[in-house]
Amino acid sequence: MNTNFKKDIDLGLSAPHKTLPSKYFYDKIGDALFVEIMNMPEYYLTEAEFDIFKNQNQELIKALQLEPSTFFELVELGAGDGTKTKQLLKALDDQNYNFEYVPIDISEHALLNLKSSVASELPNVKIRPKQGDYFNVLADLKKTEHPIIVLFLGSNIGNLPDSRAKEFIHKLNDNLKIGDRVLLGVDLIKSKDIVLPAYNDAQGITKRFNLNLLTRINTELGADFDLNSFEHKPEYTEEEGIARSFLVSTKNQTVTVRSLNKSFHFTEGEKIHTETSRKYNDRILEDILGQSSLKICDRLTDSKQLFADYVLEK
Ligand code: AVI
Repeated sequence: MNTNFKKDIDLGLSAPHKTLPSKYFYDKIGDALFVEIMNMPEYYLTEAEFDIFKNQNQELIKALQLEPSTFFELVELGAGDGTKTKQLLKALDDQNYNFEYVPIDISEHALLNLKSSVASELPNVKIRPKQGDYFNVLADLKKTEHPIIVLFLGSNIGNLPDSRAKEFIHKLNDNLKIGDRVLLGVDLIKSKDIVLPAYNDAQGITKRFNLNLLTRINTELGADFDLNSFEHKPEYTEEEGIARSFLVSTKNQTVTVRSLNKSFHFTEGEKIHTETSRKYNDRILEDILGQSSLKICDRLTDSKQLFADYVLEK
């Protein structure tokens, strides 16, 4: 059993404001639910970023200041199935750019699928998948002499609280050389009428995605969460620009986690914070970049202005 999982669940449920880390959403069931989320009509993020990659790949190539004759590495953090990236790879390949695609993911399975789909759809593209934690793999980048372009798409940075996003940017900055670039995909701050349904869809897929975390704790740590006694309730205000998901206890109840030898009490209406999904604008991104030497040099948005891919340069 994963000892970090056990420790993190204990810490989160023992805190005065109970919380569970969203990174634990992604077991096999969670991965499948997330694919369903990305295909839901309410979850505008996927389509919006795809729109940029499909319809503005020339602008993207220009904004990234890529040159056909200079070899570069395109490194993607958390590559997943690479749907959006393949649009860019195709445009680069069609124009004979000299590059290698290095997708990094924690999931061996995702990388194998990506490798075989790139090999069959874009046989000329050189692909060198790397399995592992971003930062262990990023540490190797500094040693290369050619330019590196890091892709961090899908609003993944939005799942980090601002303090952790700053840490992430500083570590990334430390692992890049002068002139290297980053393409950072972020969801833009917008009205709650658009954001809230994306995290509370009519079919209840996002609710199942959140409750799956309790199922994981039940199965992996021998807990007795009653899934019918928790409601899924996201919150968002446009002023703050942060969507937060909560599981709310519908009654006073005690949950026992056998492998921790502990019980946790929940009062009626008590919330467990399960996820932060921060939305961005220029000012917030500049604050996150802070004193790092990464600077915003361009920004592309989709046709509906919902999502932005920022080009940062060191
Ligand atoms: C992966 N991440 C960017 C998603 C988001 O929008 O925060 C995860 C997600 N959670 C609920 N729906 C989607």
